[in-house]
Formats: sequence, structure tokens, C-alpha cells
Amino acid sequence: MKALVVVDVQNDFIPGGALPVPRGDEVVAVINQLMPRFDLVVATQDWHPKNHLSFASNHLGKKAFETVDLNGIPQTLWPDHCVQGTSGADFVKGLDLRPIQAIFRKGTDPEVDSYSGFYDNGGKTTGMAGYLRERGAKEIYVVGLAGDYCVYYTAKDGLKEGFTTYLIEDATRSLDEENFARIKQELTSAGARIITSKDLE
Ligand code: VGL
Ligand code: ZN
Repeated sequence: MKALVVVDVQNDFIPGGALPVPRGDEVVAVINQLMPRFDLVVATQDWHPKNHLSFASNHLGKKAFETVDLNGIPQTLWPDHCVQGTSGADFVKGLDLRPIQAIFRKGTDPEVDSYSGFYDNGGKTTGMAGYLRERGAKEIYVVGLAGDYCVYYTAKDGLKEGFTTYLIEDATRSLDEENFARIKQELTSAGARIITSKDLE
């Protein structure tokens, strides 16, 4: 059984948002078209408290996109984004929410960032792997934003969790396309399959 995992299609990650992914809004129409082809659709939602330590604003004298050490893990600092309850954290208007059967919120611990929808950067689970397994998913198809962060880490952890893992490349956009080109090679070597939405028609 195949599941679609829709990663972080939230206002702050599209043009006009706090941490915009270039052309990030273009994934919405593609994802809406994909959803009816799946037995199960789940979504992740980046959901930070205001005092989250991935925000540059919570580090004296630091700017966004600098790196710091956060509890022994290198942490890229971001502009404040996806703050719990703000419109930036809402799903993008136009994304069809009706087929989404479960939503996994992540990044809620102020001390730990969470790129993957499966577990945070400290290894704590969101419960998504167990949910997908209990619902009978064997194959997961990962889409959404950003291709070189949360989509990448979610696909990587999907493989680790034993799912046959696909990344639908026209249903994602990246902060840095060159970085994403490298990531596609890495994921392919790790056993993921990079496809386009046309391959599912
Ligand atoms: C993301 C950076 C920080 C993402 C989330 O959804 O890719 N990137 N938080
Ligand atoms: Zn975040």
C-alpha cells in the first residue's frame, strides 16, 4: 500500500513567507493532483515555539544562515518561521486538506530542530513511522518543501525505517537547487527512487 507524505507545505516556505523557497508555491497544484492516486495521505507541519533555538533571533549577535553548535549538533540558524498558531505556519491556501488523514507536527521542542518528519535531530520520534506501518503502508512518496531540507531528511529516514521510498521531484522545490542535485545522487545511492508525477499516471 502506498502513502503520500506531504512535507511542510506552509506559508512561510513559499514566496512572501519568512523562509521562502523559490517557486515553492508551484508544488501545490502538483500535490493536489497526486493525492487522489494514493491509498493514504499524511502531512508534516513545521511547528516551532517562538523561543525555538533554530531561530537566529534567539542567539545574541547571530544572523540567519550562520551555523552554531546546538547541544552538540551543528545548527543552521533560520529566520523566525512557522511559529505555532501564526499564519506563516498554516498550510498554503489552495492545498487540498481534505485527503490528509493525519498531520505530524515537528520542531516543537525549543532546544531541538526537526527536519525529518520521522524523528527530530536528536532522534526523538514523531510517531509517523508507526502510524504509516499500522495503516499498512509499504511504499512512501515524499513531496513538499524544502527539497534540500525537510523533504531530503524525511526521505532518508523513510529508507532507514524500511519503507520503499520515492521522491517526486516535480512536487518539491529547494532552497538551493545545486545542493538538491547532490542530494538526489545521495538518496539514489541509498536506495531511494527519484521519479516525476508523470511516472504515476
Ligand atoms: C525547513 C528549515 C527549517 C523545511 C524547516 O521545511 O525544509 N527548513 N525548518
Ligand atoms: Zn523549521
